Amino acid sequence: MEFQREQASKHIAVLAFPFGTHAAPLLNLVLRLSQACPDTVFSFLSTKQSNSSTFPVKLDKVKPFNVWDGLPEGYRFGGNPHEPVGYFLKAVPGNFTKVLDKAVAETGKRIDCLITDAFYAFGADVADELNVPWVALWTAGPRALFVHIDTDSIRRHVGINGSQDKPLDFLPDFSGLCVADLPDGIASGDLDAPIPALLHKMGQALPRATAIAANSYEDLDNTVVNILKQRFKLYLNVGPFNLVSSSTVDDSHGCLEWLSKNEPASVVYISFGSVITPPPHELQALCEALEECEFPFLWSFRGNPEKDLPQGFLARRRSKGKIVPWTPQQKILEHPSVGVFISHGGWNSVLESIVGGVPMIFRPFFGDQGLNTRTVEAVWGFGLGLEGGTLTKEGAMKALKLTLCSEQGKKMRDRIGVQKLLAYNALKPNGSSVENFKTLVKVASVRLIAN
Ligand SMILES: *[C@@H]1O[C@H](CO)[C@@H](O)[C@H](O)[C@H]1NC(C)=O
Ligand SMILES: *[C@@H]1O[C@H](CO)[C@@H](O)[C@H](O)[C@H]1NC(C)=O
Ligand SMILES: CC(=O)N[C@H]1CO[C@H](CO)[C@@H](O)[C@@H]1O
Ligand SMILES: CC(=O)N[C@H]1CO[C@H](CO)[C@@H](O)[C@@H]1O
Repeated sequence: MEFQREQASKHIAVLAFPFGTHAAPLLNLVLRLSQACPDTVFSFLSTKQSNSSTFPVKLDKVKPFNVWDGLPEGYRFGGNPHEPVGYFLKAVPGNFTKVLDKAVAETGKRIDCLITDAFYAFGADVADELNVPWVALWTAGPRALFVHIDTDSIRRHVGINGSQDKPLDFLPDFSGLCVADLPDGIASGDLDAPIPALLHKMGQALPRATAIAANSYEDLDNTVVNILKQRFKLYLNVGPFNLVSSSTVDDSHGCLEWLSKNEPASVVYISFGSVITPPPHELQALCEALEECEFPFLWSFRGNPEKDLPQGFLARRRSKGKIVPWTPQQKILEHPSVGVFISHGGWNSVLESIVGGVPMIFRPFFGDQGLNTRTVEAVWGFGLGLEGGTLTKEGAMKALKLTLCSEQGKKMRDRIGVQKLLAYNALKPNGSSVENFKTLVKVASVRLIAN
């Protein structure tokens, strides 16, 4: 494949996946590209709802376009988060291609490069039709990407709906992991459900991408990263994104000050992200563990703690704990008082914990969270899962004591300290993520010549 420089200003179209924590990192990448390519305009296509929550302010060179969300007239959300995703995926790519025409008409510029969430296998065909490079952003970890591109081979090895205990040691650097740790829909569950079908197609299409950008850094999961580099035309770690976004710190609940009153590495920080709330009996179990262990804790809690947590818990724990609806999470994790992070184990949680240098305890729910949990525990050794996979009083107490007050916990802290340095190094001048980003800029800013 050949590249040739062109002088005229460029137009890059960006197709976002408007669910979960996907659109924000894509916008983060686009803003970095926009800084590096000041004469390029970006059209950022997402649903109206996603656009209004993702775009903080009006941006000069990045223009949002709304695409249809696919929901039937009068649709009311019934509580199943997969339902709107299913509707949306039925409308793609038609709802996008229509708006791409609109973006071309409004900017008066043909499209020079297509950037999409990696979820969109159709990006390959759309880019081919436009005769432009396709850049895909993978927002999760390298290991999760690897199991999606190797899904067919994994199915051949372990079958469908077979034993959950079967080891995955036929995959490089996967010893200690088993079938149960894989995302649903790879070797068990409903393979034809919208998300598993989407990810399977993705795995087959991504080798056609001109480049894949990823929210990670070279030194994390090196063996798997090297395989991905062999499988793809260009696999570029350009993260961790949480080290390059310059969000202002809103600490309206005084969490940082509160943390400063605690001993170093003593506080349990709890947050299950913006999508998940553990079931009531697990919340109860976690509260009981916190009461009995008496570790100080800071809890970023979505919902009504008075209603959702055990009666009297707040009053009894007031001196030791703080429960707030929102925290500046990255700053919290960087605070020296935080000793462990309890979370759902999404990829962002892993990276935030690494950047904070804080060991983690994960209670995974879906997607790549189980894979992340077993990986931090069995492969990287700086985090833990819970016995039985869910929050029980005994299990939570055991994990908390192990991370906060044992020799093994200290070793976990040392290991994650090493990763923290490597993550920072990747984003220093001439660091690997910085150099990879320069390559990405080249890919995005030169016009592809058909060969
Ligand atoms: C596997 O199990 C799921 C239910 O968990 C079922 O929907 C699916 O049809 C099964 N697939 C096969 C091939 O047996
Ligand atoms: C290091 O970075 C600077 C500035 O980005 C660049 O000019 C230089 O070529 C880089 N050096 C190496 C060895 O990559
Ligand atoms: C920055 C920007 O233009 N954001 C828009 C996103 O979509 C919402 C709803 O359509 C608009 O109100 C915002 O102006
Ligand atoms: C507004 C819009 O573009 N809607 C289109 C979205 O895609 C579906 C199916 O591909 C079309 O039927 C809609 O017209």
